[in-house]
Amino acid sequence: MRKKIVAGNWKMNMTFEEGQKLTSEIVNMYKDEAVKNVIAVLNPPFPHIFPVKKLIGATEGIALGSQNCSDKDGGAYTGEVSAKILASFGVQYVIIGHSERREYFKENNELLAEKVRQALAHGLIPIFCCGESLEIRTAGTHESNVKFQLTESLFGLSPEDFSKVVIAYEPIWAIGTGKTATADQAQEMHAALRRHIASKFGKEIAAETSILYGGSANPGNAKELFSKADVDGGLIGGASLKSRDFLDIIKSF
Ligand code: 3PY
Repeated sequence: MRKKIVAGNWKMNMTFEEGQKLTSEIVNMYKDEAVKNVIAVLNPPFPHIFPVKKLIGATEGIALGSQNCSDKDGGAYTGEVSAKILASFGVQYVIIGHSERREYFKENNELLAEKVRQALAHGLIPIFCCGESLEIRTAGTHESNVKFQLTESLFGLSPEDFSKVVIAYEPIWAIGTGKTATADQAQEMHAALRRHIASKFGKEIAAETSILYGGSANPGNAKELFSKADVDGGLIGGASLKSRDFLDIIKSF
């Protein structure tokens, strides 16, 4: 059975106090409401990593992630944070290749392949993001475009390494726009990605790969999205900043 995962991407939001309050509320609700079989991953900005880790403590089912890591192992790279450092602080997951990083920080498939390798080398689980722009969707080439992102950044991995990766399909036209892909559009792409993974790594690994949907997922649409056969959870932006909304999304399974 593949893992069900709901990961909150806080992006560049939350002061120290706000982050502490949000995390405490999520931890308490998660325990009180006895959530089972869904891994919640909190992905705060870097300075929150250590204090958020302390609040999560040993809460079963809640994991800590970061939003990025360096493609380098360590050394003179001012401003960068390596997978090795993150792992030493108890980080378990790392978002790699979010479309905001691809667009604003010019991260390309080759660089992302290096980041994935770094993450895996230090025992972090990459949440690898892929997704097409509105122009590509309108041109009808979205499937080949997104498959290419996987091929370029992930298909050089060994089957053993690939089997640790989580995929997040995030159509760019649905990020921060309030537009969501319909559940059928998400299912169509997730199924295509799973077939693509099977063509390289075999059916068994493909069947075990968690593929999350991201892009304006919220408590109002999560149930329908998560009801689809190939949608194994979500990567949640704005709605992950409100504890009640985040929990309601987690409980939409
Ligand atoms: C969004 O839903 O806006 C996201 O980008 C999640 O990563």
